[in-house]
Amino acid sequence: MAKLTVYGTPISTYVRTTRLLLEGIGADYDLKSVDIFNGESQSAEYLAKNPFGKVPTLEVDGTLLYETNAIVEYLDATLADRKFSPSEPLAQARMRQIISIIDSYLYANAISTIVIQRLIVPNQGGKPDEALIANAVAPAKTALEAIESLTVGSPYLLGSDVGIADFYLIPIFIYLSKTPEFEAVTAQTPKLRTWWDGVSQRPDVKKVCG
Ligand SMILES: N[C@@H](CCC(=O)N[C@@H](CS)C(=O)NCC(=O)O)C(=O)O
Repeated sequence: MAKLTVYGTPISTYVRTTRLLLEGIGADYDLKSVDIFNGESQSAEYLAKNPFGKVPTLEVDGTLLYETNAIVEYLDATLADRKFSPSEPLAQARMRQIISIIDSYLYANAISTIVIQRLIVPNQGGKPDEALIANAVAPAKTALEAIESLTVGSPYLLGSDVGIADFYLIPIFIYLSKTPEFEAVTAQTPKLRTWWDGVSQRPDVKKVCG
């Protein structure tokens, strides 16, 4: 089997997405810590692996791959016979829509703003910026309601099989569910709430995100 190394901060949502898939595949891999909070991800050594200084980066037998959507689709295709992506074209398009909504609209509002302000800033002795948080609630809510409208939701986002779409959203819910804004942003997403009650109990989620 190929030698796999994931570079990244273990608490990163995108690193967790990659690791949830690797756990699902049952693949052996090394996790090499690259800290996004102390400048390590902007070091010349890491920028040579990933010019954007983002985590994760995957190394497969010496070949580097970055951008989580490319990483997970590659791993799924090469190691799992695409078990974690729907084969039916519309469901496959739904998976890519969900990933795109998360990348383009949800992550910045839910993680970079609400979660960072509510969970990280106070942890570092600062005060949350309430205006920033307030501005992020409506777009985060819109993104979650869009995902709600595209999902089956029970037991998994796209039906009976856990997949890449779930592995993208679970790490975000881990953090978002710990903020007071969770109630507001999921007020109109009953399917996602039921989905979350179920997936949050999965052993792979406890292992990677616990
Ligand atoms: N488009 C990238 C986004 C990855 C990303 O934003 N990772 C965050 C951690 S969850 C990061 O590296 N943040 C550090 C920074 O922005 O400097 C991907 O899909 O992999």
